[in-house]
Parts: sequence; structure tokens; C-alpha cells
Amino acid sequence: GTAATPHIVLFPSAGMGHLVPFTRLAVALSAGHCCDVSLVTALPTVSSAESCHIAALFAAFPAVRRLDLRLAPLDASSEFPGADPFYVRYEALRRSTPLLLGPLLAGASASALVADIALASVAIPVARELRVPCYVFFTASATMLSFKAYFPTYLDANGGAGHSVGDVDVPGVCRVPRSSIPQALHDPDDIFTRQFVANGRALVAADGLLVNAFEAMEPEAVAALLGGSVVASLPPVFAVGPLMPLNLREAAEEQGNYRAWLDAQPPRSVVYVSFGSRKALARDQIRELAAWLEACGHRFLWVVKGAVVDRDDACELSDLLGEGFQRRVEGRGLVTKSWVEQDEVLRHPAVGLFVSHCGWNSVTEAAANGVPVLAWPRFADQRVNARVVARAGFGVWVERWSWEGEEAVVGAEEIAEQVVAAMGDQAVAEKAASVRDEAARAVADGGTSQQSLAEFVRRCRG
Ligand code: BUP
Repeated sequence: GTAATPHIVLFPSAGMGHLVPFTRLAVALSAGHCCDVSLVTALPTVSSAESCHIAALFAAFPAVRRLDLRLAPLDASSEFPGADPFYVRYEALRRSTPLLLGPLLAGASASALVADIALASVAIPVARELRVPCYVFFTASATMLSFKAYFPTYLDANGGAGHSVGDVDVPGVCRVPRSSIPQALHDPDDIFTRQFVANGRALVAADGLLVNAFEAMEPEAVAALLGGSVVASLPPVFAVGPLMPLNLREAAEEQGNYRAWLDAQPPRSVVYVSFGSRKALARDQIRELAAWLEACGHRFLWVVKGAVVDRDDACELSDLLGEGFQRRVEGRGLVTKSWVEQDEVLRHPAVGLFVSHCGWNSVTEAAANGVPVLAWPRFADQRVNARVVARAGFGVWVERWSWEGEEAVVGAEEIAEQVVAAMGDQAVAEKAASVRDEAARAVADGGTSQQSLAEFVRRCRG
């Protein structure tokens, strides 16, 4: 890299929830800000969704360079039986990073490294050693970033990592109630907790933090992070969201006929249902959703997952949904196990409501497209995100609905009631339209997010 054209190396961790915003950042820096950009690609990938996305990215944006990182065969799963395969992959990446990242950075003459939050505590020392500035990209909400930055301070003040976790008051941001704290954090030995705390502690050692957020959606959190009031000596924070989708149209032919089907539906008539790329719903809950979708009379597009990792998902839709379901809803509803281009779905005028698990990318896509959300968080940071949606006013969150580990299955009637209310909620629809406008302003020329990204690039020029 030269001062005029910095070479920025991006180092994502695993899972589409991380890869998607990293690829959006790569293109924003490369096409939008004329940087040299390399994307570290850890192989083999966990899911085929990741493989397809990576291939499509490099095909569509040849200016983005590819730095393959071949992971040593490392069976972290035997140490963490039953752990989420994506968290196991973070662990494998974390263990390989001290050895493999240095040569990659040196070989690329990197001007700066942008490491995924899941790799922060292992990547920062490698970059430091090579005197390469290291930034951390936080792929979730500003609210969650403030929580993560503050959580180690909270632990230290409350008896340390072994102590039980209660409500957490993040200074200047909000109280995160015990019930919204990622379930794993209640267990200090959980693989996720160890990584979470180590990365949270490492944030102060980064040269800066990027977050896929903008002020209008999370005013308190963004202000507190930018103002430095969350924890002492946090580095500069760049709020650069919502990062713009790439429309890679991955494997378009395989994706079935949802595009043509959407084109044929009336405006704002379709309920889009998706719980993200990394957890399948319980079988009973899938049946209950199916019962509701069949009874409610609404048009719907439903992305169903039968397993955590798509490669392991061998079950038939008819087994998941019950015999004859698809025939009975034919024409009115479409169910797919394949990947859909979600941003394109949300941008479609036929879509009127998004029933969402509130993964942060899904939330930002709903916001950017002005689609109201019925929030149904299930695990990790999703309840914190659901609160952001409800507070910003572009969706509703039924807090009592169960999340991972809770037994209660939400019944069809209860779902129906909430969806009908949400579809008819004029205030929420208006708020969604104004959040969309705010998002557009933030990323337009002269907008706050556009300026933050430009400032980040200036710093990379050194
Ligand atoms: Br499923 C699915 N098509 O069919 P989140 C997801 N996506 O484009 P998650 C599709 O994957 P984490 C599909 O638009 C979003 O950009 C979706 O990220 C896209 O949730 C991304 O919403 C999924 O953050 O990841 O997958 O649960 O837990 O890491 O947030």
C-alpha cells in the first residue's frame, strides 16, 4: 500500500452474518473510496452459503484481492462437544491467527488490518508486532458494541468471570436486562463467553472500531461510543452503516421462482418470514408457524432451515412442514429451503412485513428498505437488536415470545394476532419509511456514515 492508495486487509470470521457485512465493506472501500482491498478467505468454509457468496464476490468485483488462508485441520469441536459449529470455527481461526496472519499481512504490504470482532484479541497483537494499524469491525449493533466494550468492566466490578450475570447498565446507553443478555454469557466456561470477554477486553488496544450502525437508529449508543463515555480509552469509533448490499444474485437459477412470484403479488401484501442463516427453529415451532401461515390467509414467503449448517440440511420440506402443506397454500405462499437474496426481497414493493429473528444484518436491511419488522429474537444479541427495532419504532417486539432453550412453543393464534396487528399498524409503517430515509441520508454524499468511512480511509493513508 502507498499513502495515496492504502492497502486494507479485511479479515472476517465465519458465518454469513459476518461475511456479508465484510464483503459490503470491501466493496465500499474498493469501489467507493479507491482503496486497495484484500479479503482474507479462510478455507474450507463452514457453509455452502459462504462458498457461494465468496465466489460471487470475486467474480463481480475483481479489484478486491483474495488472500486464502488454509486452516490447519484443527478439531476444536472435540473440546466443545455440541457447540455451535460457527463458534467452533471462530475458535479454530483464533488459534491459527498467531501463526498464519503475520505472513499474510507482511506478504501483502498491508497499510491496515480490519479484523472481525470475533478475532479481535488474537489479530491485534499480530498487527501490532508488524506495526500495521489494526481496526476492529463490529458486525452487530452499536448498542451491542457498547455492551461488549463495557461487559469486562461489569464483570470485574461484580466478582469476576465466575459470578452470575444480572442486569447490565451500559453507561450512557441503556440497561440491558438479564433476560436480554446472550444466554451463553451466563456460563463463564462457554466457548462463546470466553471469546466474547477476551475480545471485549481487547477493544481498547485497537486503533479504531468500525460498526455497521447509524445515529438515527441507535441515537444513544452511537453518541456514547463516539463521545467516549462507554469505557475509558476506547479508540475512535466509525459508524458506517447501513452498509449497502451488493446484489450478487448468487446462483440465481437455483433460487426457484420467488422473484417472479413476488412480481405477481399486490403491493405490501406479502409477509416475509426468515430466522437467519445459523439456527433452525424447533420442529414443533416450524409446525406451529406452518399452521398459522395456512390459516391466516396472508400471502407469504418463508425461508425455512432444517439444520444449523446448510450442508447438513438433508430433510425434505414436506417432512418439516407436514404432508400436503405446500399444495394447500399454493399460489398464496412460497416456502423455500434455498438461499434467497434477502435484500432484494425486502426491497420488493410486494413485501409488507418481515417476521425476523433480528440478526443485525437483517435489521439493517429492513431499515434501509423501510420494511416494518415483527421481531422474534431467538439467541445471542438478537433481543438487544429487537429492542433497537422497537425503540426506533419501525417494528414491534413481543417480548414474551420464547427464545432458545425455553420450552414454550408460540401458538398459531398468537402469531396470527400479532401479524395482523403489525400489518395494519400505520404508525409503524410511517416510522419504517422515515428510518429508510434517514438511512439513505447517512450513506449519501456528505452523510454521517459516508463521512465516517472517508475519515477511516484518511487514517489508513497514514
Ligand atoms: Br437465511 C438468508 N438470504 O436466505 P443476520 C440470509 N440472507 O440473503 P444470522 C440472505 O444473510 P448472525 C437468506 O440478508 C443477512 O445479510 C441476510 O445475517 C442474508 O443473521 C445475512 O441477519 C444474515 O445478521 O447471522 O444469519 O443469524 O447471527 O451472525 O447475525
